[in-house]
Amino acid sequence: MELNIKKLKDQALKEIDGIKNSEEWENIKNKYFSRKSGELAKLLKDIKDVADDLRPKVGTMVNEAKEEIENALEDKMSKIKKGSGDKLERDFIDVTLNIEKYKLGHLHPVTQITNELEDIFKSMGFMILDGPELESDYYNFESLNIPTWHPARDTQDTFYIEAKDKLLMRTHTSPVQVRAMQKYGAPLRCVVPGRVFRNEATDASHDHTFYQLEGLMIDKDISITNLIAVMKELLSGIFKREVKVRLRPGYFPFVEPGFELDIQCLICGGKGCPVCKQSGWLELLPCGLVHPNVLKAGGIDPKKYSGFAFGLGLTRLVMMKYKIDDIRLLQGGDLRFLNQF
Ligand code: FA5
Repeated sequence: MELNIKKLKDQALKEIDGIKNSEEWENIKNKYFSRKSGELAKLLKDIKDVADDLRPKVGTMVNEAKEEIENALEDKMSKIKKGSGDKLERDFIDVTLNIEKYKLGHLHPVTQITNELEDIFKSMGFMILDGPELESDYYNFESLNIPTWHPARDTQDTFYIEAKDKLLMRTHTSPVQVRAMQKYGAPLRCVVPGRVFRNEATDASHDHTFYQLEGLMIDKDISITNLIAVMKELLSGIFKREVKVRLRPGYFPFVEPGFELDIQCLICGGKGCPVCKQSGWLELLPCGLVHPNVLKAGGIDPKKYSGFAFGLGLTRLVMMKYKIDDIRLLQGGDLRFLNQF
C-alpha cells in the first residue's frame, strides 16, 4: 500500500509537470480527483483493508500525497495563466474595460426621401414596385411609343450594351409602367423609385446617374384632376409647407396631354441661381395622361380605362428639400458632406 501511494504520487507529479494547457490540466485533475473514479478516491477506498495498526500511518501518507498533488496542480494553473497563448487567457474578456463605441452609419439622403415618398404613396393605396436597371430597347422606348426613328430618343441618350437583344441602361423609370400593366392589369396604382442613367455632360443640376420615382394610376375615368390632387399631396407631404408650382404643356410620346410641373427654386427662392439656371424655376415632375398606345402595349383596353403617369426627378427633389446646390455632391461619396444628413 505504501509503495502504491508513492508510485501514484510520483506519476501524478510527472504528469502535472508535462501539462501544456488548461484543457490538459482539467483532464489530469479529473483523473486524480474525480469523486467516483479518481485515482485518489480508489486509494482511499483501499485503506479499509489495511491492518488496524498501520491504518493511521497509511491514511496520513494518502493525505500528504493528495495535498502535494493539489499544490502541484495549483502551481501549474498559475503558470498556465501567466504563459502566453493559453486558451483561458485568450478567451478572457475584461467586461470592465472601456472600449471604443462602434460608429453607426445612417441612410443616404436619397434613401431617406425615397422612404418618405413610399410612405406617402402607400397611404394613398399605391404599390411600390421595382424594375431592371439594364433594360431592353422595347420597354425603355418602343413600348412607350418611342420607335427607333423618333427624335425623342435624342433627348435620352444612354449607355448601350453589346448584346444579341438590344440592351441599355434605362434612361427613366417609365419602362416599369408597361411591365406593371402587363403583370397586374387594371385598375392599378403603383410607384417605382429607382436609379436611371443618361449619357450627358454633368453640371450643378445634371448627373449621368440619378434617381427618379415613376407614378402610375389606371382606373375608369381618371383625369388631370386626379393627377393634380396626387401631386399636391406628394409635395405638401415632402416639403411640409407650401411650395409654388406651375404647370406648363410638355411633350412626351407616352402621355397625351403632357405637362411639366415646375417648382419654384428653393435654393434661391426664385431669384435665379446655377441650380435653376437663373430662371427661378426647377423642372421637377413631368406628367400626363397615359397614351392609348402605351395602355395597349400593357394589355389594357384604352376604351375602358384611362390613367395618369408622372416621372419625379427624385435626386432633384432631395436637392430642393435639403438646399443642396450641386447634384454631384450626392454621389461623390464625401463623408464630410453625407454626415450632415
Ligand atoms: C422622363 O424621364 C419621363 N420618363 C418622365 C415622365 C414620366 C413623363 C411619366 C411623363 C409621364 P425627363 O427626361 O424630363 O422625363 O426626366 C424626368 C425628371 O428627371 C426631370 O424633370 C428632372 O427632374 C430629372 N432629370 C432629368 N435629367 C436629369 C439629370 N441628368 N440629372 C438629374 N435629374 C435629371
